[in-house]
Amino acid sequence: MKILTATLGLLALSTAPVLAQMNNGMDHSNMPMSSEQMEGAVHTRAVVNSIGDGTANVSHDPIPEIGWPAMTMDLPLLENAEMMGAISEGDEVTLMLVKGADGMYAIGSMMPN
Ligand SMILES: [Cu+2]
Repeated sequence: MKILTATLGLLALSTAPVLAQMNNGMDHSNMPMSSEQMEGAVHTRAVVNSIGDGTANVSHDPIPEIGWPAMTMDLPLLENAEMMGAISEGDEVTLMLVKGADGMYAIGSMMPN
């Protein structure tokens, strides 16, 4: 007698995919300003020429504390920068510059004059 054997294929049960946990990366631009940054902060008057994505072009007064002459330059704009009021391009403002971990100054706050 011929015996037919049937091979039962096991249905592979798919396991539920493990959902990857979303890790919050360390993004220092989101962190509140540290006391260290506040300590090294300098203020200057400036005209805002343009505000872009994470950067602002300003024409600032001399900043003797850090040896900067008056100049027009791009400065990083901190993501958590305090914009004290509606500030538009062409406005005269006072900038607070804070020193980042990389030693570069960035705009920590802008207030209209
Ligand atoms: Cu400058």
